Amino acid sequence: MQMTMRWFGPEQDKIPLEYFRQVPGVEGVVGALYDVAVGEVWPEEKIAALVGQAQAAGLTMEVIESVNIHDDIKIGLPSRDRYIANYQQTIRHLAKAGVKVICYNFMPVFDWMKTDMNYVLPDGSLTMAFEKKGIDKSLEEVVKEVLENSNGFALPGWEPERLGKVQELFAQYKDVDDVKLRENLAYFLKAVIPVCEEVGVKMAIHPDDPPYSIFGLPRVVKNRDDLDWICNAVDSEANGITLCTGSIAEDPANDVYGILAEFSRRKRIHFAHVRNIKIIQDKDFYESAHPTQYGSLNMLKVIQSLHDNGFDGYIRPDHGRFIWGETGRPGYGLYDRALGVTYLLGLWEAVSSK
Ligand code: DNO
Ligand code: MN
Repeated sequence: MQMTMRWFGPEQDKIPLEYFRQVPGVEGVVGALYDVAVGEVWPEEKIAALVGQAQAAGLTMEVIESVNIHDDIKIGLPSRDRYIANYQQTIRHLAKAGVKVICYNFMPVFDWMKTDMNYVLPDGSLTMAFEKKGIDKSLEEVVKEVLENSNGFALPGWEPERLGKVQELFAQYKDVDDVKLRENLAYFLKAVIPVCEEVGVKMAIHPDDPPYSIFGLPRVVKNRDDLDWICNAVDSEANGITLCTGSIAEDPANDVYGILAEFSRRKRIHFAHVRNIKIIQDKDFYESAHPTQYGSLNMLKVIQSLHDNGFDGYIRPDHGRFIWGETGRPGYGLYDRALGVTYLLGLWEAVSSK
């Protein structure tokens, strides 16, 4: 197991790398290039510079989150082959720099969705929340709100240029249902997994957030059966999962602990995002502090399910709240994530010294 934290790079992240190094038990940072357009090849020199920065600060960068997938691949347009070839090339370049795991998602149009990025908790800390009433509005309004409430940060997967044309994007997906999206995912995996096997990299798909359809969009990474289907679509250890406990738990019907146990046993969880959420009612929730008592997940059981089933991948706390006056990129302050690290490592130590 290797404990990591996500770092948004020298330009976009105001937290210096040295600070991550000072969090006890953190060995690496999870990074990405943010100045390469989705679908284009990540240049070798840029990757080397990024990884080199982490290493110079005494940290590894063996996980990339995310190499995003061009919409044409998800829609299944003829142009997808060019973007897939680019993706293969990016995989090769990342492998050369020592990267071991690539996190990605297969959500149409936009990445994760929250309806409130500054939800105030009783103790005065700020967190992110998703409430159904927040999406009972026009698509444009919802998109506008997310972009406006991101505290001035560009959110990955929420490129304003792309989402400025959100209706056009939706129109492109009009014939893509779950069956078609699944076919397109399989097409992509069949092309990239052999390259991963060749160069020693593992793909790790992130669950849909939230793990059910919103705005009528197809969704294929929602639950145990979807993950099983993905693992079987190309039966290789290189075809794996980023198990995000928060995302999976956003559908109360999902058995988070069972999923963690099964896919750890099957050696398909290469990266774990571990966070707690508190269900408010039905599927409305907010992202709580990490400890069990603040949310709806039993975090000891989460860590136990990973540990007892042979999990040996990278792990990171997921989003944190804003506490102690910190502000910045929603979900990615330093303080609460550092508390998360310490708590998760404490649980890990306890379950591994039994
Ligand atoms: C949010 C993250 C997601 C995640 C992508 C993975 O902060 O958990 O944006 O990075 O969905 O591709
Ligand atoms: Mn996650």
